[in-house]
Amino acid sequence: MSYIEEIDPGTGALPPRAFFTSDAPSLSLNGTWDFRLDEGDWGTITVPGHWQLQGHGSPAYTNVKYPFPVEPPFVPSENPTGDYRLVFDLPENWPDEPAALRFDGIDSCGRVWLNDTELGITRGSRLPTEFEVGHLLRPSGNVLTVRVHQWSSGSYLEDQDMWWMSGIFRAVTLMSRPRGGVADYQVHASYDHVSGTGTLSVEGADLLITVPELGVESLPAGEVAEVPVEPWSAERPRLYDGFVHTEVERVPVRIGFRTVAIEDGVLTINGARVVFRGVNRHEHHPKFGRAVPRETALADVLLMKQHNVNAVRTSHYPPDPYFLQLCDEYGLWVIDECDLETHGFGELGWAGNPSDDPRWAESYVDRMRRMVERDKNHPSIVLWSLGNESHTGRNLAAMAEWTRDRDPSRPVHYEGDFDCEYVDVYSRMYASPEEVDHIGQERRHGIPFVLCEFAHAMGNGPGGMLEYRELFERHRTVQGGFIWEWIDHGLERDGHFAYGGDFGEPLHDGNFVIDGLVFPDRTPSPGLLEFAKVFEPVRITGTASGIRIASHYDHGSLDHLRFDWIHEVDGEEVASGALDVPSVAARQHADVPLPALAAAPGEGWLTVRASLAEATSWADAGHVVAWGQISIMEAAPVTPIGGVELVGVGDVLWLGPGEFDPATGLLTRLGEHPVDGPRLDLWRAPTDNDRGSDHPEERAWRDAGLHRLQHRVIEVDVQDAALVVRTRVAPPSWGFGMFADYHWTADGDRLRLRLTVTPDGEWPCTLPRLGLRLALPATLDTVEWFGAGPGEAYADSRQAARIGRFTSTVDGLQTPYVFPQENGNRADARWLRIGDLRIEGEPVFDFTARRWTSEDLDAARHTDDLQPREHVYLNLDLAQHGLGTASCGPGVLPQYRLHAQKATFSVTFATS
Ligand code: IPT
Repeated sequence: MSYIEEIDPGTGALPPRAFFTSDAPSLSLNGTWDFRLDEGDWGTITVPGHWQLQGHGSPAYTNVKYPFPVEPPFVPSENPTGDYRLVFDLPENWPDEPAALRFDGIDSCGRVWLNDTELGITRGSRLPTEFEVGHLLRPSGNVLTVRVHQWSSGSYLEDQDMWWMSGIFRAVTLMSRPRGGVADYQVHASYDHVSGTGTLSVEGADLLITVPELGVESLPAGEVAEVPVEPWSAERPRLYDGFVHTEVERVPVRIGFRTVAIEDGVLTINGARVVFRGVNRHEHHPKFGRAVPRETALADVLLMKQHNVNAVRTSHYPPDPYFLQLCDEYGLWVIDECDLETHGFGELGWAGNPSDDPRWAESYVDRMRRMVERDKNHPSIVLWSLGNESHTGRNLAAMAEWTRDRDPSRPVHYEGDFDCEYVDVYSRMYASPEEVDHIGQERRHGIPFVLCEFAHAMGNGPGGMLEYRELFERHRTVQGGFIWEWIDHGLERDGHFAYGGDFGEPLHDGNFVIDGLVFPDRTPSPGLLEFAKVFEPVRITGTASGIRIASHYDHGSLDHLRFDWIHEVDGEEVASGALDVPSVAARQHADVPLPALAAAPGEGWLTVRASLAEATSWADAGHVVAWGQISIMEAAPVTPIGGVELVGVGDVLWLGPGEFDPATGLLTRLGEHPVDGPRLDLWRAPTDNDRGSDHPEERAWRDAGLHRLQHRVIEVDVQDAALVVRTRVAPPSWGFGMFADYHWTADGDRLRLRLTVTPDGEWPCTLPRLGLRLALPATLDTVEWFGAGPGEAYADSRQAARIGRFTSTVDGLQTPYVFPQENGNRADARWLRIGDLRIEGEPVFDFTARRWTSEDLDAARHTDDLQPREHVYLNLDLAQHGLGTASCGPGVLPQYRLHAQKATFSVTFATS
């Protein structure tokens, strides 16, 4: 059997230790290497990187299934193999000392030689491996050769839901390791929140630690300093710079004092209960895959902080070490997760799963050891996670036991231990709000509860985040969760973002890899904006007599924020000012009076914002952290119009500004614009959540034929001052349908439509939408409305939309979901102006406007399949079905479902 298929954690490596840089010389070996695939011609490749993204072979995406026969530890004989070669010289004055060659990540198995001497075998793709090489180095012409295999026994442990991509995808570094230097170290820095004392010590042979700011000077290993400190938290990431040193080497360290504990079943940090407002983060870049550049990792952290994310689960492997440095510095709670997933065995009923097979025990524990040793000095890491979706078994229990023994300062997480036999935290994925409520009431298992995954952010959604937030606030042991997931793993290709199947993979899971809160290029999706609003750390609401400012911070006060207000009437600002808010401690609130507001006729809203008083490392001064809107005065009810007489001239009917076809009763012209009259519309291009596997809303809709409704004109009733068109709208081959009556009236230049729908027969499903669709000339392009905005909003994802006046264009209303689907709905419009056409609600309507039809959107597979037609298609809706998160998890909650029922809906059209 070849080494590729040995069940071992690799061979030849040095014992794992902390990731660090020091004042000892080191040499980055990143850059251009020689490369050939499968013994083809030599060319070059960039390290770090994946060969599939540099012209050799193709990426392939599967979620759960292994893309090869499951017969562990064997892998296909057709095993793409890349040979890497780098010739390098040592910098001048490179010391004659031991040296370590460190690989931060090789996917999946590497065999390494330096100057013709074999160093060993690496396994554990997202884990570091170091080899001792000092004795092999020469001043110039060193030849480093690495043979990398795409598949190895390790692949069975690396079945994460992501692209299969190979190569040396993280940094390669040569480090001088001086005799008498720092072999490894662990800084212990805990915090006593009662006394405000930090306890500092360092562990490691012959080490000293110095922290000038704390007056700690050459404290020897094993001795303890107790000093008053400011604690570290995700909210206030206070770090103390110091160094760990011996006589010959100095390692800069950044120390954060904090204590993680479980008290009475509640997870606390520095004595305070914490709530994770988290995301699952895969490492992804649309060009470089998992070889994420540093500035991209920083971009992630900044975006997270700016959108009120306070926690990250590093799904499902330890990230590039740089990301953890950023989490320490900018402040994010981290669940550091081991590089382990054997999900594909689930397809076999878990038969042969390595998790309970003693032959794999050492590989499991080795992976945990390499992660914990590498990352142990990060204050941001508050939980260790054993991995993901590997079912359960002895090897997982052994990992937990090893971890607790090695680092008792952090609890152990793993979702797959349903009975909580070897974990410290009860973790679930995609549990419904109802179940989470039960878990909280029962305090199930008596330990803290987290949702390691919830609210699947695939396509348009997730809907229903608000209901989870309420549970995180209702139950003390329900301590938040992590959205699945941070980023869409789309790969840039042919002018769009590619997903599973786009590379001709015989086995793939399509666009299931496109399920993030940010698009592949890291543009925030509406889901991220909704997250930022739902999970804002300050809640601003109206009370009977004023304004309540409630802090949902776990640690600091609100003193870093300033508050202001804006009074708008009918969407126009009439006054604004600063709002005085007294100091509010964590989890406390203050009630302040309303500012004095001038009485003004019209619909009045007071918007109160909390923004950063000063710039932070992650946002400018003035960045809005939270806001609330308080209704000051309601709009006056709309008086329906009428009175103008209907005029028939030849085969045309005129009613005010409207021209109708007397045969069909359809509106053909509005003022000077030709239109294709509003008709009842029930269809939307299904979202990924509509298409979801558990709650196949889409299938029910298509089975019912809602995508091909037919309209039968029953009667065109020409009255004196009204046109009444009675129709029945129904799908082919079924008996049920909907009567739709259009009742048109007009005054001088305004045309009013009252639509009445009445279901006929038994409706077998919910409705995607209920409203009107009309086609307008493409020249109607500018859009302005008074209603909810500026972004899209749906029944169960509408917290981020505020009431105001907004402008856009038809193109600007579109959300470019990587897999095209319903998007761009603007909610609760009081009025809309599109070009010179004005539409008024009674009192409100939702709308979408696009240059393609819902059917085009439904048929498209990539964004560039959508080509503008000759019209603008406008939907005016009474309602749409909610979004839910059925692409993985619960469907639309009952209160957001749209049922076929009798309804009336009125709008008025005017041209000017
Ligand atoms: C869950 C996985 O843990 C995660 O990696 C991802 O695949 C997610 O689903 C869906 O996108 S597992 C699933 C069986 C709930």
